[in-house]
Amino acid sequence: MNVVYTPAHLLHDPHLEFETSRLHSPFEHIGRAEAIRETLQADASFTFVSPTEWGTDPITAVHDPGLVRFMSTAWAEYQQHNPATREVMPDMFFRAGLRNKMTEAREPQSINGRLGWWCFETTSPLTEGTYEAARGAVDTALTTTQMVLDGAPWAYGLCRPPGHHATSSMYGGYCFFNNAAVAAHHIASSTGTKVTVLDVDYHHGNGTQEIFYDRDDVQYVSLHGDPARAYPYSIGYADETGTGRGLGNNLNLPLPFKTDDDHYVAALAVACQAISSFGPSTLIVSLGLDTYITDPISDLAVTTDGFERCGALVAELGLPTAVLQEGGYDVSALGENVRRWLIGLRGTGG
Ligand code: SP5
Ligand code: ZN
Repeated sequence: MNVVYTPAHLLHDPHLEFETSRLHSPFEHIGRAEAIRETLQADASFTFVSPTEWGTDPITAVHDPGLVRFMSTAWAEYQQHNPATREVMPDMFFRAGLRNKMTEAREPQSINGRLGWWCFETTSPLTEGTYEAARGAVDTALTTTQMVLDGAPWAYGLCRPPGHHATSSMYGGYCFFNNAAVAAHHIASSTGTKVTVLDVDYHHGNGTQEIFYDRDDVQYVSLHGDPARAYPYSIGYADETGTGRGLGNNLNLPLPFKTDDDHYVAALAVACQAISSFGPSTLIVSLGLDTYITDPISDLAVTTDGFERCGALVAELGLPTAVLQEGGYDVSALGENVRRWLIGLRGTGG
């Protein structure tokens, strides 16, 4: 199986995260992707390939061009006003209630105001190379997807930073550009066929859901910790089923605390049934391994064996499948968990 990887992710290198009212070392760091790379490189059945460059057009097809412009200059612009700020994050967020009953809000002019306009939370600092890294993750997703469009039964994109929390016009949740959404739109627009994004990260992919919520050509199906207790808290409920032409094309399966392998696989079978009914040409998997039993920020109980069962169940759909990396924070097990999920997917097919 081909693995698409670029060292460009090393350019996004935060040392800090403000979470649970504490400033601490980040859960999302360069060691995650390097651990996955090392584990897959040690297995000769995986072949490493570098991504090609796709430019910004596929990104602005799903994101506000203003977000891409902002990301490309924000860190450097902030340094002009606040020298030697290694990690850059907002200290004020624009929220709709600030301008109730008034004219529509406009993007602020100052760099401080713009940070709080484009970012929605405090765990996703910009570092000097964040934009280059985020572009590399999108290139990785598109290169992986193109391999599948060109006839590969499956391919894996080692995307970092991850993407599924990035909405059409906001970044956050360790995500800057929505790699899976860019890839899914690329398939739909270049082939005129239907696509499903199956999101198995512990956290609901609020960005992917938002981007495709009113579309009839892209289905979003997600298994995740119930937002009643889990990030991103205000989205990911079972009654969110799509709108307009997209009505019926969004399926959320919120899961209880400590969901184990058998219950997780049963929920995944429900997801697969919905995917078969939708009838996509191609599948994108947003692969998060933060459902793992010892993940430090999550609370499900899936095991390494469970991940192989999940990959095998997805394989039964018989769809060309691009698997894109999202979360997963128990770094000691992350590489093996990815490897076993992919082994499940390819079965004995090599
Ligand atoms: C891609 C991805 O997996 N993003 C995850 C973003 C989650 N960010 C912060 C989660 C805050 C959770 N705090 C829970 C405390 C548990 N002790
Ligand atoms: Zn996650």
